Amino acid sequence: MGVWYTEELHPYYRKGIQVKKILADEQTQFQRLQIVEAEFFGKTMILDGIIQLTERDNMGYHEMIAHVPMLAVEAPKRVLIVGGGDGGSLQQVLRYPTVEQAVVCELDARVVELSREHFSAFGDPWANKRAELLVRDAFGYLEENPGQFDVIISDTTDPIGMAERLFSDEFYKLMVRALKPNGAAATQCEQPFFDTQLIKTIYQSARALTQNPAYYYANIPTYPGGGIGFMYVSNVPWHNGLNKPYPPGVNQYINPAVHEAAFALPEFFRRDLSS
Ligand code: SPD
Repeated sequence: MGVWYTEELHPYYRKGIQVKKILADEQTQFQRLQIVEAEFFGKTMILDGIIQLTERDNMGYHEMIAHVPMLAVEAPKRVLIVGGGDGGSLQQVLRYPTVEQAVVCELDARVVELSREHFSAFGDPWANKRAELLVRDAFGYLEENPGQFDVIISDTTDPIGMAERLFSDEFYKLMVRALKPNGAAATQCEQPFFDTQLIKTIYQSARALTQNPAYYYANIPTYPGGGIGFMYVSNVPWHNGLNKPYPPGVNQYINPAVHEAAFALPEFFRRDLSS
């Protein structure tokens, strides 16, 4: 029997996992970084008290944030991942033989180092010659690289503290500017019940910047509300990627039916977004 670890991201809602063992616990230059062994969910990364990923359910997050934009674009070659220091999104992106370069812009080198040590299931994507790690803030990098990327994946923490800027109109403008005209981006975009207003604001930004933005959702039991959504940001419609062959490797979460259904939104939320 372990001890209960309770996440308190929202003042009115709590969820917990049972922790068997603490594998790492340190204060990095930027945040408190914990890796624990949890019952059922396996190895789990927690940043500043918020669960980021578990071995058991991360595939829903990483497959959906990566494959939806990757499939929508014709033969993606250059990919940028903002955040994503755990390597889960990078692993999915590198499955595409067309990808020549996948740049990961991660602020906290310790996230990368400890993930390499503890999340061997990601297959050490950092060792791949096509992967390039930049330990720096993404804003400056986006500013320096207009029109460079086929796909951008913003794989971030929640909009708290230093990550808050990654949910701003300024960030979305820079991100779209860094995309090629027929490129596509997907961003971590929170939870329809808890974050309706934030998502609506981001959707309005995305609509002002691109022709075919859309919100989609994945079930992840260890995130608040049992799941998380993503903003698809592109001139290319998301269904361009539907029914295309998946890259070599085995999917655990996405299939054509899940891909399509992920864009079906509950009525209160669909109405809010479109109003
Ligand atoms: N509320 C938790 C949101 C976590 C999103 N970040 C996940 C990072 C996985 N690469």
